[in-house]
Amino acid sequence: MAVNLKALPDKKYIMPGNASCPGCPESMGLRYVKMALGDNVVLVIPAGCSSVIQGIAPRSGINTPILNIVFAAGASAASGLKAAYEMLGKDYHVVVWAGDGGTGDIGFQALSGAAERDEDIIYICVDNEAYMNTGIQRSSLTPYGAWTTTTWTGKKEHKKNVPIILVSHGVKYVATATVGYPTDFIEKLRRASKIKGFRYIHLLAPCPVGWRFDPSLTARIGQLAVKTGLYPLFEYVNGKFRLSPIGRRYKDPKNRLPIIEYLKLQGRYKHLLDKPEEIKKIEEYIENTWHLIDALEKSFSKGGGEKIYKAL
Ligand SMILES: Cc1ncc(C[n+]2csc(CCOP(=O)(O)OP(=O)(O)O)c2C)c(N)n1
Ligand code: SF4
Ligand SMILES: [Mg+2]
Repeated sequence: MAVNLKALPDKKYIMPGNASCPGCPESMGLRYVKMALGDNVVLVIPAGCSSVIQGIAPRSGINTPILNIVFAAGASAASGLKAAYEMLGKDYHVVVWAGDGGTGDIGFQALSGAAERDEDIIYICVDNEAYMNTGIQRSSLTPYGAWTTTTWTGKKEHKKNVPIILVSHGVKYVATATVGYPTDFIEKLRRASKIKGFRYIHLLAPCPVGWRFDPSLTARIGQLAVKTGLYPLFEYVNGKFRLSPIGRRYKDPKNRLPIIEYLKLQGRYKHLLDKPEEIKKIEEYIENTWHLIDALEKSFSKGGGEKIYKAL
């Protein structure tokens, strides 16, 4: 059911005076998580910007119980926490909130293990496409061509496609979302919260500091990632694959905005704006991504994904 903006809680979930930068997508996203799931949530946050925004008890910047955990252990700590709550008869949503580094690099082993065991947790990767908290170093989710402090001339490899890797774990729920479309993200969280088992949401989180844009543009850049076709919005639910209503029209290249509209707003791409051969590589990446999405849609629009990836 579509989210009614007026019916969303206006409670302060992110406290004033916290440590996030202006225009921070992580504090925006955390607010949406609580607006979607309410107070029945315990967050598990490995090292990253959000563990700084979270602050130190009793003066936390986030109005929710949080387990702060080592960088590599988000999904395993959440698995144990959920098991403990089950033993105590407490029905909390245990939600991992981990960065792209904490998800696709150092936390990947724990994530893959928890997904394979079908642990009853929600795992959200807040993807700002670099290790922001330690000074904008590249991660495996930094996209091709992007400047970081460890890729001065632009990254040479494409982004690791973590949501698709999670689809091939045969988990119950995988979705992509962005802080650019909060109601889409909130709807997905609410749907995920009604499913038992392992659920994964990938949240694209444009970061003004690391991507080098004006802090007023966070939501707009998230929307442009979708409108240029760079970031398809989809849901994979119990073996069924579907494109999200907001992003469906960008399957057709005729409906997409040129990728330059997205790149030109971000200082991290400044060095390649006058290099058509570099922009072509990003356009090819978009085409290849949609080939993959198209194949998943054709194969699993009516279900069946679970039979391919799990022995029954
Ligand atoms: C084992 C270990 N290695 C390195 C660090 C240092 N460290 C803390 S946060 C961080 C970057 C986190 O990046 P990401 O997961 O993308 O989250 P973001 O800061 O971008 O939100 C690093 C490298 C650490 N805490 N533990
Ligand atoms: S560096 Fe980016 S993600 Fe980190 S607190 Fe600042 S705006 Fe938020
Ligand atoms: Mg990051």
